[in-house]
Amino acid sequence: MPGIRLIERARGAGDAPAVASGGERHSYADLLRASAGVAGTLLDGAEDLKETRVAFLIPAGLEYAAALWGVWRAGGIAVPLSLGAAAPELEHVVTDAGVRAVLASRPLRGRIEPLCRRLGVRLLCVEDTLGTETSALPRVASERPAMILYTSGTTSKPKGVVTTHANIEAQITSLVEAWGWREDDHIPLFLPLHHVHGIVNVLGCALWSGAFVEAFESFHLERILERVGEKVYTLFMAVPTIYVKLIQALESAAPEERQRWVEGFAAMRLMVSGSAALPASVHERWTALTGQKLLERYGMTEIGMGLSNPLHGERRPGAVGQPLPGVEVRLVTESGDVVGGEDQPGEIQVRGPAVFREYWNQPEVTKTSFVDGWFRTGDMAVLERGYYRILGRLSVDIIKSGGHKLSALEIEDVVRQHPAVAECAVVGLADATWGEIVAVAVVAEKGTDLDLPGLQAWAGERLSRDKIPRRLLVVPDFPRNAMGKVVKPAVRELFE
Ligand code: MLC
Ligand code: AMP
Repeated sequence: MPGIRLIERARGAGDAPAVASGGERHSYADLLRASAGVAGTLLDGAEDLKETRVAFLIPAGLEYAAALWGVWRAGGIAVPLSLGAAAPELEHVVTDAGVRAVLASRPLRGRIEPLCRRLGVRLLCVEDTLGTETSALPRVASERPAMILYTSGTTSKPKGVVTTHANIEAQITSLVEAWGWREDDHIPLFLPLHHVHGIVNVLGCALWSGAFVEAFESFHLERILERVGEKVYTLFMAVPTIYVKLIQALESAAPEERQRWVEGFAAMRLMVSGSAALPASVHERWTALTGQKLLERYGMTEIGMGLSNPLHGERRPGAVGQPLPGVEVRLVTESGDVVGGEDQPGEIQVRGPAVFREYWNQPEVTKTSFVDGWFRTGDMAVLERGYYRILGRLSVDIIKSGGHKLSALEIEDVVRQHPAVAECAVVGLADATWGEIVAVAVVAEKGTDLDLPGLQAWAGERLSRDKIPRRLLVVPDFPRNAMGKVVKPAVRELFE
């Protein structure tokens, strides 16, 4: 019976550095010890957590990796929480997933304590668990569920995407093969750790490969550039917004400093972009500045990574390449026909061992998300000269901002509760830095005032930063179709 191979492999890496955080380097042996401590504390004498959901609110670093592995080694399901989530968002995840225990880093404990107390959920400081002596840990079969990640969709509230250990292993091994991960790789990790990009592509692949991850608690531009200038990294993975911000930083830097950073980027063996469309102009500007040709790939929480430009060969700006190892991809037209050749658009459908098992507690939604065993991504693409190119989403209600997938419907449900809002419509507007920004058109309650700073302050209590409206338009009514339904593309035009 195969167990959690990611963790089994770590035994062979021993004293090699695994994670740097808090100014210290921690080896694979340290990580195994720390995660055993987490597992032992969670088990508290039980044999196996038997799929108990354990959430955690921990920044990137040894404690995060130990919590993730500790939950897995104890037979639990890991539910990583967003460090930027507002209180109602945390409550949604904790209640929807039926979380029984939360691991928090000491500085963040206060943020989740009232919720845990109210719901009767066990709350532990991760720092207190790392040194715990542990006796036997269960053998966890690879078919068992490992993780629930929350992702926005065409329903209002985010849904839980359940992946098994085997799914995660397939997601990791596909990338390790395609991108040639090596044990001497060294990568900075600054992406949020409640998404596959940070968890699987960076942390998972690195730890699978015996490589070294340097963790930052968030995207700290200056500190990251400083380390880039020291030429320590071999790999770099980020969302397009980060490349836009890096371009701005390089362009405005003093010549000497800029030269140091450019040399640091140029020295890397691979730089990857994904999670949102990388504009060809950004791709080309980055090459002009650093000599690096970004490798763009396409993925999704439900499937891990699906399509990628090659490690060796043409990396085409504006395209996402070909299916990754172990991933089957097809395009299907609106009428349900499988696209046979090039230049005909269709919805991307994906099949293979990396594809998630189910949406948590949503059997009907899970069922309708698959057709004949193929997962329907909701993304449109076309095959051109051997490479797929993403055309956009089927739903206008999905917004991608800074690499975060947002549901317009979820934001509308919150904004509608504002006392000055009678009706509202949320749309994404194209933005050079963020890809898209959140814009809201509002029909105001009679006799009320509404301005953007006021709405933002109010929304900040209820929504994470990426979901906060950046534009506001008060309108007498919305453009509607003959059935009275709001026409979103026409709402978008109101902002132009
Ligand atoms: C923040 N700001 C925004 C914003 N987010 N403005 C517009 N739109 C947004 N989405 C504003 C803030 O209010 C603030 O304004 C200023 O920008 C700086 O905020 P910040 O939070 O400090 O920004 P920063 O740390 O620079 O964050 C940007 C970022 C972050 C790009 C680093 O958004 C990020 O980590 N994104 C990655 C998300 C990710 O990993 N996605 C992968 C999903 S998995 P002010 O006025 O206060 O200065 C997936 C599958 C796959 O998609 O294929 O990978
Ligand atoms: P998430 O649900 O957060 O995992 O986001 C997945 C979505 O991000 C996909 O369905 C796509 O819409 C989008 N996405 C990821 N990578 C790319 C890319 N390279 N180009 C365009 N869109 C992308």
